[in-house]
Amino acid sequence: MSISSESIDIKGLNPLHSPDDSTSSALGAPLASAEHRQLAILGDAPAFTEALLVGRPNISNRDAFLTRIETMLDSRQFTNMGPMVQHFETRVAEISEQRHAIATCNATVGLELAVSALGMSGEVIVPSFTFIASTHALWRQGIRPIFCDIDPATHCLDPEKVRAAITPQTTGILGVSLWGNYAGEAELRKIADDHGLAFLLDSAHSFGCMEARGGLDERCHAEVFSFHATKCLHALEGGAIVTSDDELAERLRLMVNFGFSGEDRVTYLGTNGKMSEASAAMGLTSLEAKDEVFAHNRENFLTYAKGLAPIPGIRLLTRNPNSAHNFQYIVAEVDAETTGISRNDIVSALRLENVLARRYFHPSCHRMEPYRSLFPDAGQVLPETEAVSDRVMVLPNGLAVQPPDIDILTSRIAAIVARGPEVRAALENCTDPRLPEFSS
Ligand code: T4K
Repeated sequence: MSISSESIDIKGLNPLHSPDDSTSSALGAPLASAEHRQLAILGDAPAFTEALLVGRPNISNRDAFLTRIETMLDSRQFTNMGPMVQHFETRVAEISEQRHAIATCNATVGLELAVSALGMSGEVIVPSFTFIASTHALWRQGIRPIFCDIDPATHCLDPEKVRAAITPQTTGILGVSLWGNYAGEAELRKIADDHGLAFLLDSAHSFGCMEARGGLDERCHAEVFSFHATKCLHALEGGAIVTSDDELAERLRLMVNFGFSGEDRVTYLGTNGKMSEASAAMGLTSLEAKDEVFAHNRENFLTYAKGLAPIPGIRLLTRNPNSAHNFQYIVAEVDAETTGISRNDIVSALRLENVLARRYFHPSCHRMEPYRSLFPDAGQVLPETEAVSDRVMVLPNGLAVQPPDIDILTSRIAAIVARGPEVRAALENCTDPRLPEFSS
């Protein structure tokens, strides 16, 4: 079962209340209490003195990292597939249950390499509701991105719409397992096989999301993870391509190092996509903390689920709490008709609480340059993308965020919704420079 389609049983935690019921807080306590109605936008003290960020990097074991850096300095092997990069690749392949992992300097270059190694050209089908890197990885290689709509329940490509988007120029499908959600891959692989297409998965968000991903080597040709600093397990900057295709892996190993297959022999068009030893030192240290980080994120996720459940019009993208998942992204959708206040206004009001929620991914790729100018009509076939992109906000998570912080944060969101008209009026007159550009 897809993780995104499974709901957490939150019945009994808190009763739902109606949109006009301003007597309950997110935590079920009476909102009549002054504490639960406090809002910085209305003149109260902010909820947090230090900013709560979506992407604050985790530092798991500083000493282990520094020891590895000392080892690296002593060895004078700083890059070019040194021992730490090799160890990192072995661990990534083991954890993701693939035969091969090729470490890269970041996931964007990993995607570019995989797109090229898989022989994609002409047109490739890709979602627009993703980080811009997915699309750039195609266009920078002269491939036309064919933006395809998503399933609003999973935020991943809708296989039926993919089928309809195939033309004689199509050479591949670039799916995205957004937020660690694996959904529809088996169907997408079948479509790819039926039409002789390459199927690559951008899994920048999904390292460690194993249960939902099972048997992926049969479901796509290659998959790319990100180990950027903002990911729950990171290598400062980094990425990895995994595959169980021996021949593809061999090609990628050459391509990541300029195409060199000997001291002075180049076999493929390659690039410098290598991961450094310093990155691998952090990557290995991060991987050692996997269970601790995932457990922390899971507890935070459950705390969010409990705190957001009673707020009318706020829906948390749920996942099976018992699946092997990194629980990194806390994705909430705002139904403005029910809340009476828009996603943008909620995100703006949270900035004054020192909470930097993000509007991932707004605008979606087809509304950003150069795609917006190149393909001005792309939005016509993307109604779900446009609607979801207007609703989503991503909330802070990671080792720097604790469950009591989340209790406070969700009660502030409850107060923003309960006091929507006041908040809106205050935002209209507010000139605080901390407000985002999009604030009205
Ligand atoms: N495909 C998908 C689906 C992706 O989401 C991504 C990246 C990629 C491909 C490409 O992967 P990489 O090539 O990056 O490996 C961030 C990340 O930079 C990006 O990696 C990530 N997705 C994306 C979802 O988020 P920004 O520009 O929105 O976030 P940024 O850099 O403003 O950081 C977020 C917050 O974290 C900020 O409030 C500041 C804080 N932060 C960030 C960094 C880097 C820190 O406190 N310390 C730091 O060192 O893109």
